[in-house]
Amino acid sequence: MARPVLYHTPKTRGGATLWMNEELGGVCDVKLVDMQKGEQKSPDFLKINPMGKIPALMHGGVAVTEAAAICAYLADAFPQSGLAPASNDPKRGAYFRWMFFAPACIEPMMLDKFANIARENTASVGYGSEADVLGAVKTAIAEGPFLLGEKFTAADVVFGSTLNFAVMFGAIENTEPFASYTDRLKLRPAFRRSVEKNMEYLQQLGMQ
Ligand SMILES: N[C@@H](CCC(=O)N[C@@H](CS)C(=O)NCC(=O)O)C(=O)O
Repeated sequence: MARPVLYHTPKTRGGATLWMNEELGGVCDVKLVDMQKGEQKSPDFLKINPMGKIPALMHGGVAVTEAAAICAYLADAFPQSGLAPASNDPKRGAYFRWMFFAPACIEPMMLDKFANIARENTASVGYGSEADVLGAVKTAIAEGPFLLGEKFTAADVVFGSTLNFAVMFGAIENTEPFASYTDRLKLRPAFRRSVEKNMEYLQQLGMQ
């Protein structure tokens, strides 16, 4: 099968998928989408992602969208990377749990916070409350060094990217235990390579 094509724009949620690609040793061809020109809303791109949003992945004629889904898909498509527990591994539960907690709970909590939206009825809010989310994040990273213990997985890419963003923009304080976990992730060579590549991409797109 042909190599996957990752549609990416720097300074977007594509960052998690770019990092994932680096963890896999660069298995994807990266195709830059110029948002300044509105390329994400072009008819050709809308065929790949009808949301007109980045990131997106094409592999073997199949489109995958949503940053978390792309990371989960790539981890399974390249099992030799060891970035996903096998389907019969009991750790698969925690792997999916925390991978999906990031877009389902951390991100909406963060966006509500940025918009100064205070939700009253926490029972019907998917993330409950800010305190609930922070408590769950602390539980997830309590043992460490990674979400599944000693083994780094694609769940850390997704969860860690969202947590990095939340800490960087002040939605979550840069205090323990969040700081140690995110600092540990930022030391990974693949993470650093993805940051360097994003700098190059910013220049290529004239975004700097
Ligand atoms: N739920 C999607 C969100 C993707 C998303 O909102 N991407 C933004 C950049 S971070 C985007 O492409 N915005 C461009 C637009 O809507 O025109 C995911 O997690 O991948």
